[in-house]
Order: sequence, then structure tokens, then C-alpha cells
Amino acid sequence: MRKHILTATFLSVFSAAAVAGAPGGEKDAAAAMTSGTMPSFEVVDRNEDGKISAEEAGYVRGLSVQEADRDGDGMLSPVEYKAAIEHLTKG
Ligand SMILES: [Ca+2]
Ligand SMILES: [Ca+2]
Repeated sequence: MRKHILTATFLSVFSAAAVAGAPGGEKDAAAAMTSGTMPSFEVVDRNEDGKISAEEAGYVRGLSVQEADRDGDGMLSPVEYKAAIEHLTKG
């Protein structure tokens, strides 16, 4: 019983947060940037196609698709993005 209550509470909090945060995707990325951490792949991949385009990469300061694109398809895969972020955060 107790577990059910906790689950229901979690779900209602989660959906409330999702609704409140729905229009704020851009702000999330900006907030992540200003806090000194890099936004996650999911945040940067705005159209959720599993690749980061040059336009999407523009949300991440210092990220260059040309430099980070290893296989030359003009997009960044999660692996390519992660490698690029690690490179950027190392300085
Ligand atoms: Ca994308
Ligand atoms: Ca690529």
C-alpha cells in the first residue's frame, strides 16, 4: 500500500514538473551552461532525432560539429557528443 502512495506522489510531482518545464527547454540548456556544467545530449538534441545538428550544437558554447564529427555525417551521435564535451571540459 505504502509503495503505491509513494509512486502516485512521485508521478504527480513528475508530471507537474514536466508541464511547468515544457516551454523552458532553452532555459534548461542556458541554466546548465551558466552553472558550469555541459547540457546533456538529450537537452541539446532539441528535435530528439538522436543526432545533434550544427544548429543544435550552437546551444553549447565551444562545441563545433566540424571538429567533433568523427564519421563525417555532419551530425553528432551521442558518442561523438560525449567525446567533444569531455574534450571541452578538460580545457
Ligand atoms: Ca537533433
Ligand atoms: Ca557524426
